[in-house]
Amino acid sequence: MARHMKIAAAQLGPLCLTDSREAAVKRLVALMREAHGQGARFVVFPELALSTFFPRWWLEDQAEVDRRFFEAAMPSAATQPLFDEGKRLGVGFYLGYGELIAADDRIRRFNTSILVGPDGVVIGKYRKIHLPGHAEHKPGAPFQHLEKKYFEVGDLGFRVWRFMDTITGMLICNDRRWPEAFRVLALQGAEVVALGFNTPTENLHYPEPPALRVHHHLIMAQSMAFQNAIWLVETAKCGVEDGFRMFGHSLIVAPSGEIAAKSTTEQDEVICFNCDIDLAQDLKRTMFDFAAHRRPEHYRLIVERVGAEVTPAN
Ligand code: CDV
Repeated sequence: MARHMKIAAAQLGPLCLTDSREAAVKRLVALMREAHGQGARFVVFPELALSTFFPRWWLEDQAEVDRRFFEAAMPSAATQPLFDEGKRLGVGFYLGYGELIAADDRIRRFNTSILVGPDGVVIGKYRKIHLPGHAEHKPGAPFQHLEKKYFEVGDLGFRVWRFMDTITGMLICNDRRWPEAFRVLALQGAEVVALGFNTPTENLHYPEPPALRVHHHLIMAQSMAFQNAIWLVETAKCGVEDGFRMFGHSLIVAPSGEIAAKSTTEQDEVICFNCDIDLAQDLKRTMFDFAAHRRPEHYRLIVERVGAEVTPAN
């Protein structure tokens, strides 16, 4: 019998600089209840879901940044209610947050997500590998994108976990633009990939129509899901945060590449779909039978070279 799991993307509308993590957790708990009411057993929350998207701000007081935007413990007193509610409802979840660890006499900071089982236990952790933006202050820019200042590149690799009778992997935001990330998960048998994002409506680097940015978001999600034969759940934090807009369009995409569910607002909103986890079996044993058709001996450049280099014509 085919395995089914109702999965929800629990989109968050704006969180402002003055919003506390307690206020964020309250909204996450309400979204989790709503998702559960719709029958969801797994809920995907956004990237950095406990605060405003703080990398848009150049902030010099690192101690204050750590206190307001990073979690030294997970769960903590502030986030425990979400874990308690998940356990009470029997709902597993993905949560993105700023992680602070003290290791070998130094503080390390990551843009992190965790996978929490329906028993409230953390079973997996991912630290964002593709960090977009810049580390230096750009005073002339309309806003900053300082992920390279606030976070280290993730050190846990791309992993999957046996989770609620599926094989589930995690990614975070900008990772969704890199086919390599998805393929590494698919090569470990991923059936579901959960991803939270915060994507500004405006392009920091050059003028770009907002609709085109959404178009890219949609075509990437559809192609990554199809080419890797996975269910892909992408959840936004969106809306206008202190005057800076981020788009919604949270998605659940089937292994066929079809959008099964999509949010329609830029506010707190739950979308839910009863995912047939075995839907990809036909693809996985034919078109995307990796063992039969992949030719890694011709893919070496992918791991040997980082930036593009023009090879002299033969
Ligand atoms: N949070 C992100 O990683 N945002 C990037 C923006 C900067 C383009 C994204 O890929 O959506």
